[in-house]
Amino acid sequence: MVQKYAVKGIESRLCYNSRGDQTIEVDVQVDKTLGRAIAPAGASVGKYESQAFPKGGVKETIRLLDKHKHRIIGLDASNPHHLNAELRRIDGTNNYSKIGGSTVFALTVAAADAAAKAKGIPMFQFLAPKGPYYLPRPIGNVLGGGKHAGKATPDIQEFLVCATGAKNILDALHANTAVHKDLAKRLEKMDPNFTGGKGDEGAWAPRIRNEEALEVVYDSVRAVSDSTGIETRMGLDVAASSFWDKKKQVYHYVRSGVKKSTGEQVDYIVKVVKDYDLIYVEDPLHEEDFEGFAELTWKVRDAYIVGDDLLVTSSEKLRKAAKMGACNACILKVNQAGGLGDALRFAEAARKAKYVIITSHRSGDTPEPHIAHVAIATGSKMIKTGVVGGERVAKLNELIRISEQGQATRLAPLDL
Ligand code: 2PG
Ligand code: MG
Repeated sequence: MVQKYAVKGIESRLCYNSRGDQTIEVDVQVDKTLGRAIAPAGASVGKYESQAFPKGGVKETIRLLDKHKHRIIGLDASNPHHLNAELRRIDGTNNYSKIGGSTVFALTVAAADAAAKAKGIPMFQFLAPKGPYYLPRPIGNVLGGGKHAGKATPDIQEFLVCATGAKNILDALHANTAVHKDLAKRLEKMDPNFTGGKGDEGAWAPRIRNEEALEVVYDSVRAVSDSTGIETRMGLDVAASSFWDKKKQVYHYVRSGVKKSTGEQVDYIVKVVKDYDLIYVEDPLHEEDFEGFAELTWKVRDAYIVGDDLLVTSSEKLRKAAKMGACNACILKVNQAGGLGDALRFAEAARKAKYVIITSHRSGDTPEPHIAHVAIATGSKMIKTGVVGGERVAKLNELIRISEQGQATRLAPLDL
């Protein structure tokens, strides 16, 4: 029997992401419609993420896709798990190191894009046929350091802002962008030579240390909460693996010249959450420290303790974390898992374990909106996708469009 939503054709090409790195774009034809997706890429990549490309890079992954695509053509694109399962079989490894996770991402997302268009429904509805649907609350990077910016910036990778009190998506984006703008003025006052430079995700990249960054972002957040009347709060992505010294077993804040043991790091984070009224802390400890995460989650009850490099969008790791009480929230990055089917399975495991889901961009991203739909379909409470920059607002503007269509209008309640 001929499938109505069978994959009819697959084309791929070498493209570039927002960091100017080479990546793959895949076109999938379903019925008479074309779906398209470009794979994003991380800079602070978790040790256990799927491998983005095989040896030989983008050209090799394109060659492999051309060789094997006859196994995908003809399959039913209306089930996102089908294509993903076949790609797993073609690859044969547990981290897509043979065919490349980027190709699995681009193909599965492009197929979902095409199938949703062919069915005439939004992609979030295609991925999760039953509502109710909520819009994820945007959380975005306003000041950055670590692996996303130059050596004089803070060791902490991302200082984030979230309009926790916003009643709708427009107010949420208004408050987040107001913080980004307000912060620039404060940074200029602190350093008249501030160049206005930004890191990979559009966050300001000033020559300051962690403590000054915490203070100035906190001042901005409070000023914007007061001037707009929209409660706005701070978050952090510490990305602690990037400065964990495994040999010496210390967190080495190289740029601040400070070293902390695990116990000191836990105490420090507890204090920062309290002093700056944080709503969100991602990767405060390194990617293998499930025990440390469990201790911190027990000590901090009123903020999301979020696993990114710790969980790498892996259902197995999530189940381990749930058993130990490590984290109460998880990052979902489709390309970290590999394909869309893998990511949807992870979301299912997270929901079962009652973990809050935050769908996230990558630091090297693309001007495509797809993860806005993934966030809605997976019931994500937040979407972490920056504040400014074409590849960031592509997702945020999509949320505005979706909010006009009537199915998903309300922002997800945070329940904290
Ligand atoms: C992170 C991400 C996105 P990268 O660490 O959460 O902000 O960065 O894509 O470089 O891993
Ligand atoms: Mg992270």
